Amino acid sequence: MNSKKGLAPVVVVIIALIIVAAIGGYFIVKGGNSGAATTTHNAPEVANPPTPAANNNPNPTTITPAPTPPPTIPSGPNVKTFQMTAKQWGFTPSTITVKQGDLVKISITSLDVSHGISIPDYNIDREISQGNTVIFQFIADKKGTFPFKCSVLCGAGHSGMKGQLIVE
Ligand SMILES: [Cu+2]
Repeated sequence: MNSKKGLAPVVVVIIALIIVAAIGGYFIVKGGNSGAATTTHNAPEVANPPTPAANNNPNPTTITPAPTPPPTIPSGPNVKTFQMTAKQWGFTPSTITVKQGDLVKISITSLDVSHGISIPDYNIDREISQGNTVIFQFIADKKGTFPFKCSVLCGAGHSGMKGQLIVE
């Protein structure tokens, strides 16, 4: 008898605890899920490092155009070029006129037999073999009129095969 009277309130208390535990567990589980959901939503938003855009800027700015040097004007002597021919018995042209200090370039071609061109005052004596072309150059550093002549015996008119170099 004593045990039955004592059991009834204990059972009621146990049932009440179970109900409280069930309700409390429901709210604990619900609150736990909501709390976990908010933390997982916040975490990926924070972890966004937007750094790759910074690497694109230095590349275009580091391309520097190569400096173009200013054009240099050569300050050497003026060049005077002459195309001459030699044939029995004369030079064409037979008179060459330049300025003092000019660099004189002469290309002379023999149109028939072998000839020569000698300018003694400029220590020049070149042979032009038959049908060939000889190119030579010198600085006209002396003013005056300087005769030149054929220096290879080339026939009956050889002694009259002459010209002149005029340096003004
Ligand atoms: Cu000659």
